[in-house]
Amino acid sequence: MTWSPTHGDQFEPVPYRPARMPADETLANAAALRRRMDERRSVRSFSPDPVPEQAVLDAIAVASTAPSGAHQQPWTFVLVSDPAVRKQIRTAAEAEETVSYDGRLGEEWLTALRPLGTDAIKTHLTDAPFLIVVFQQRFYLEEDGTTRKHYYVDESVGIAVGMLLTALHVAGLSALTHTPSPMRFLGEVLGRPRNEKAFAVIPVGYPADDCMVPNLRRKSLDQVLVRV
Ligand code: IYR
Repeated sequence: MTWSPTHGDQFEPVPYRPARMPADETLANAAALRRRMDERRSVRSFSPDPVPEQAVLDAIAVASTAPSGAHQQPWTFVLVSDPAVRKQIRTAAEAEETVSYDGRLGEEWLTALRPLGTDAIKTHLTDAPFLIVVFQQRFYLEEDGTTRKHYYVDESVGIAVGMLLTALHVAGLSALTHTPSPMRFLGEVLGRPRNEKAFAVIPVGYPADDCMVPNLRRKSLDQVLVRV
């Protein structure tokens, strides 16, 4: 069951024969998921209520099924529940975000964010029962210090995070893709090795009873689809 990365070893081809799903079932599943995913919203205001930990672990396992460059799975998910560590992360994130919102982002960026109403106060970092801190493994680091290149790291981790957000939502949990910037403090607070770079912080939980979200609309399929 457990597999560790090896380098240059051949994977033996094995048959892949998933049962062909009847077309009506395919259509029903696709339409149901489309409706379900259109209900997903980024949540910034969380209830402190606990969530079933196994559901979060399952979602992380789903994320780790993502395709990755050379199947190197260049990701680490740090699951933070310790309130003291969440507080430490919030304090550090708010210090950086205050500088950002006070001008570091620049006028164009601040104008783009204004409709969303975000600010430097990050209550989600201490209110949500879990934070999933996602790290990219920029390269592979052996215990003896040997390094090997990883490929398509941004793409691979981005896909994995998309699958994580989907899995959490389908499980009935809410999340936020939070990117405090710069994120270097996350590796320091969490004691991550030098090959890892923080990619996003994902608070997970239930929305607060008084949670509000911006009344945003999504592009229609026509607006995002080009058929050739
Ligand atoms: N990282 C900041 C700012 C921010 C940037 C974008 I682009 C957003 O879509 C939302 C926020 C923050 O987390 O507030």
